[in-house]
Amino acid sequence: QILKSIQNTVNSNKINILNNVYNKTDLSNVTNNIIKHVGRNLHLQKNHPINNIREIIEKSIDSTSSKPFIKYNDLTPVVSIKQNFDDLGFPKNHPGRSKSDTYYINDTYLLRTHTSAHEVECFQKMQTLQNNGYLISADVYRRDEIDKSHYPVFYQMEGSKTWSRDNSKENFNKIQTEIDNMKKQLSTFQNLSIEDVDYTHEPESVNCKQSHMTDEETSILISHMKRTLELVVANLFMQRYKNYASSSKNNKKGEEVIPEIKMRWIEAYFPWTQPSFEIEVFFNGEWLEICGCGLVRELAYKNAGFTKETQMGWAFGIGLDRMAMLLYDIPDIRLLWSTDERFLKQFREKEGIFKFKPFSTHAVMSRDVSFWLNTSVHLNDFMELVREELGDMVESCSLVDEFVNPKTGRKSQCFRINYQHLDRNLTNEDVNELHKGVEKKLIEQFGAEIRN
Ligand code: FA5
Ligand code: MG
Repeated sequence: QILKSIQNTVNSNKINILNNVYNKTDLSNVTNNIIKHVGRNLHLQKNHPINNIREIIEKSIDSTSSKPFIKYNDLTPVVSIKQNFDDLGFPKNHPGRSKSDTYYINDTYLLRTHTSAHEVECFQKMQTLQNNGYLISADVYRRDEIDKSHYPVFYQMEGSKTWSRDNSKENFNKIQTEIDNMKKQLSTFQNLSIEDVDYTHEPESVNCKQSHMTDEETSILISHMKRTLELVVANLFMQRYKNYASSSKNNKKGEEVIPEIKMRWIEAYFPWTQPSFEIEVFFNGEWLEICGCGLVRELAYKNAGFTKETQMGWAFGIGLDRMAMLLYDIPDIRLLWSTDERFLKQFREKEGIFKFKPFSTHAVMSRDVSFWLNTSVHLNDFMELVREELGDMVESCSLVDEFVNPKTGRKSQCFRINYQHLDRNLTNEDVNELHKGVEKKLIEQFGAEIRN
């Protein structure tokens, strides 16, 4: 695995990823710092928290169906722009397509920004596999900010189930039986509270049913999808509360009281699902979005080669890193990438979900950099420069000040970088040296004039 990742390289005109060579174009913006993560496959690393969460979710989902879902866990992260965006109906001007949000390899390929990039190909495969459900787990890549909960590489699990629209009683009964079984499982959790939301019944809304589907089809599929995901979330949090001695309290009779698991459904929008929803969990005093989903639009089935309006189904995408951090109490997303024994050992020694014991963290040291420019630097471009220069030695980074000189029209920006190494102490001299490197890159890449 390590050998594989070392072979990924970017040079002045070629990009080498997993032994494939791509010619660079003006659109190329992947960096060495990013592609060295390709091939790490934390989702398949035995005893790794991301792998553990994947296994628990796979098991929950398989328990809803008589046939196990097909698992695709080693699909390559290099996909075409067509797979990632066009086939899913992303409009040409969708912000997700922009160079400041996405890592492009060249004019044809990119590093997938979500596991949905494989939906259409999985629907194609489904036609010969005689199985209507699949799960995909994989690394996804997004240019994003830098803080304790954002990393440019993270893991998602995608899931989907499809039925033919034959309108038979038998078909509906099969779906209803699965729903009833899931409801039975859900009713065994006494401490569950779920706030639901219906799809919009206004025919003009983005969240109404698809016009070719009936109300009956729409509601039964939504119910099947929601109960499946509620079960996933309930199983994960139940394991957490059971294994966290500190979070369960005893009542007057001395029995253990498990905290309430609170979730809610909200309406959402994705170009390839309709209606669409998100599930949120109430945790540590706030609502956290953990999973997007919806009924697959006809457009996706059509792009997979299905005959017009013969299929119906649902799809979801859940973030595995966020779930792992919540459930194990992992305070910094960079830890997931750590090869430090103090991190890895804890997951080898215990099974399932437990409370992670943070080990001594090193001091955070802040430095500001202020500079003049004719045009401002996009936040994500600054973040990328910092990542490329500092790798995991930056804990977080933010824009602290910005103004325009009214006479010259020139822009001034000030960014704060919080330096911290996970495994060792950085000295003042180390940080000064690193910070000089960032200033040098700003001058080289953007023609910035550093203010002192
Ligand atoms: C998607 O990526 C859709 N592909 C999900 C989907 C699939 C919708 C199938 C409909 C049908 P979104 O960008 O919201 O949606 O990400 C999905 C989940 O990934 C989020 O709920 C969150 O748990 C996780 N996630 C998103 N961005 C980050 C990030 N920067 N760091 C960690 N986790 C993230
Ligand atoms: Mg979202």
